Amino acid sequence: MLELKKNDDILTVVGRIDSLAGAMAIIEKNLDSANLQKLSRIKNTDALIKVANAIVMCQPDAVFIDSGSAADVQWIREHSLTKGEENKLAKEGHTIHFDLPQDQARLVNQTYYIINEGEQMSSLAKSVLRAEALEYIKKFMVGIMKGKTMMVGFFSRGPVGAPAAIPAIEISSSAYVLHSAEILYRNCFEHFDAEAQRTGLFFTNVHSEGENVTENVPNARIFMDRSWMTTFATFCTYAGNTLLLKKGNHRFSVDFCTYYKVEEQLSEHMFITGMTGPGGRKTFFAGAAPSGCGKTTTAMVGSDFIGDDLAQLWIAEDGSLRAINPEKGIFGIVEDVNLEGDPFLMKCLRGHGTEVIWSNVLIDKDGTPHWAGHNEEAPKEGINFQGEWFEGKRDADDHLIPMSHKNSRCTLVASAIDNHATELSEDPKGVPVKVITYSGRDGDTMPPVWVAKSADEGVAIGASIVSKATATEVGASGVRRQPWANAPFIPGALADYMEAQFTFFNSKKFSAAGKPVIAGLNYFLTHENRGSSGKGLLGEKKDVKVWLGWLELYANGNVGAIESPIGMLPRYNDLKPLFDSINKEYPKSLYDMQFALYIDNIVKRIDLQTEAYGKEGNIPGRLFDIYAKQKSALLALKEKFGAVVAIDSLS
Ligand code: SPV
Ligand code: MN
Repeated sequence: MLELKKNDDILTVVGRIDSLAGAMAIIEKNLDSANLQKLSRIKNTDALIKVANAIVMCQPDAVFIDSGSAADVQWIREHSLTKGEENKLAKEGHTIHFDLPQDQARLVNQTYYIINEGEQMSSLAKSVLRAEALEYIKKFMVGIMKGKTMMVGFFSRGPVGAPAAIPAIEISSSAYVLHSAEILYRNCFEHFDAEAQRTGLFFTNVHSEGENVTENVPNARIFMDRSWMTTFATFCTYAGNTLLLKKGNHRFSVDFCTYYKVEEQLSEHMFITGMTGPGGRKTFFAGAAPSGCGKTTTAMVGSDFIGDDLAQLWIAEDGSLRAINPEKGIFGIVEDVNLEGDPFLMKCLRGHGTEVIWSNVLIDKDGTPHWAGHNEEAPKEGINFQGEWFEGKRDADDHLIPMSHKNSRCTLVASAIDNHATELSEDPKGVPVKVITYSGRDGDTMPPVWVAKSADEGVAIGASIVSKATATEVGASGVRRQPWANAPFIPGALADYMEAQFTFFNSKKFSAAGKPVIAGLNYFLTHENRGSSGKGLLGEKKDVKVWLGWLELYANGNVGAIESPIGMLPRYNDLKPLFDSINKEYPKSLYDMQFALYIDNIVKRIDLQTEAYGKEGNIPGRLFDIYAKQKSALLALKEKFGAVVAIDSLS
């Protein structure tokens, strides 16, 4: 359950402003005439009360209203340089921001949902009771902006007017956070009131880095108040912890869809991209993958790239599935980004003059950023996320310090990327999505691509994602279940989210042509796990184009497929021309390795999921029905062909 506006709004409890008159008195006292003039555009009472309470709580020396004008954005850039949150690099428009060494990724163990007594949460999430959160906020956030300027920006998570777009306020003393917000989100200052009215809600985010010192990081908290759709973040700067327009508000959006938009909308951790098929037709994909599993790369493979991290999906009046990107920029991992795999992104990073905020990479003496896997000559020394660095430098635990942090990132507008479909991205009608994909880092079990035979089986693919831990979360390790690649962002019970997925994808509102193809993708199979004498990954980054290309043909009815218990598998003869088109040899022997069914591995995976979901309350029975059906069909195959079933035995 999610009950909005339940119990007290912590901001109001601390700031004690609950009327427009009270809010205006505080605002008039704390803003200079220029900023007061700007804020006079905003008439939404709740929004003004939120801003006033944040001022009372944080006690900044000054308040800056970011109207989104060129002058205001320039002020923010300069403020960030003055404060030392960013420094200029050699290339015009490029800056470097370092997060503290302890704050290089999402601080999952310090991230909590604020809940009311008796509320049921996701088994994968941490929660804190409202009263406890209030104590923390009183202790650490009162006066946290003394000596600083509070910046307030008004953004839209999506093109203004889109059915699934929701407005949000970002309040922070960090100019880096506001600067990033300006790159990643659409400033909707002029439309804020109308959008808040249209959608009936807005999100609020309050952050301060405080003194920004290592000693304070243990006290850092990322709190998300589900009932009031308000976030609080302290003593950290990493954007995943502080720019809560991104994952903080994504969580609220997931919550909102799960409990208030059933059969209407979904909020997913998905890229959106278009592929050009025969005759120039465009087919749009939305695909989920856990953080750090190639989502950005996959997105950019398309001819019409829309977004690399988040998607808001809905069923339109005409029965089609539609998607918008709540963002307009990329906060992308740079490790292993190089000319071969990511030519368009590299052009922005090394070539023409788009603005880039780099974070946590190595800066050489000439002010040029470097990162692991860039396939260029690398310097032997420089400054990185832990200070001065030289090749061979070790940390206190005697571990070699890498040149760049594994989660170092680049922040830039998506429209700077050559294959970005900028106009379509801004269309409030969204793009029509025909293919949904789910993928993880799976070295030994699932084939590179398979298609669900029904909507229910598609939901089961999403529920069954697994992945090795990545550097995007502090302290994560091992192979983990990653339901829909969205689990870190699902506040409520997983069972409720799953039920909403079943309802959505089985909806009668879809037209026959509007029902998406739902597929699994896996780029991480290795030779070692396929009985080959070779080493390492069975595929390459560039193969992604083939898997998406095949799905494009399949979704449009141009190719058939081979039926198997886990879903439909591609035919060699349909893949071969797609590999030809990327100038790559594709021997039948490789296909045979990739698509052979390793029954024991798959059954083990099904057992793992069945057991794990069995411990979770209220999981829809149809999930277990699908697992049971697939398992018995797999075991029947094993009976007939042995533990490794060649793809040719199925066709
Ligand atoms: C991710 O880790 O999934 C990201 C970056 O997209 S963060 O903002 O940290 O969530
Ligand atoms: Mn992400």
